[in-house]
Parts: sequence; structure tokens; C-alpha cells
Amino acid sequence: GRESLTLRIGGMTCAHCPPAIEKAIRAVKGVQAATVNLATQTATVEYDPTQAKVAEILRAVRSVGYAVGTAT
Ligand code: 9UX
Repeated sequence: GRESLTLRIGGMTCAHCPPAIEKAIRAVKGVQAATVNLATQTATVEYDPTQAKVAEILRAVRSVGYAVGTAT
């Protein structure tokens, strides 16, 4: 399967932040794509919900030092 998720990221202040967060999200098993946008402070994630859970993706972002929550 393939699901899309939008996250609101907190604490990104420079252009080096997005690639660090993308790397962390992409390392979660079942994540197919991740793009982080500095300007909008959001991340879009494509993932297989049978392999990756939202909580794991949130944990990955927090583990590299950023606040994150699900966006509506
Ligand atoms: Mo730039 Mo982002 O020094 O945490 S990488 S602010």
C-alpha cells in the first residue's frame, strides 16, 4: 500500500535541516519517499502503512532533534 502523510516540523532554522530530517524519515522501514520543506515547515511522506506506522515516523524526526506533529 501507499499512504501520504503531511507533518508539521518545528525548529528548522537553516537550509541544512531538511536533508537531515529527510534522511531520518527515509531510514524508517516502509517509507517510500520523504520531502521536507523549510519554507512551510512541513514534511510530506509516502509510506506503506503495513510496514511503517505514523508513530515510528514521528519518533524518527524527534530522534534527530526536531518537534513534529501530524498536520491536518
Ligand atoms: Mo542549521 Mo538546522 O545549523 O537544525 S542544520 S539550524
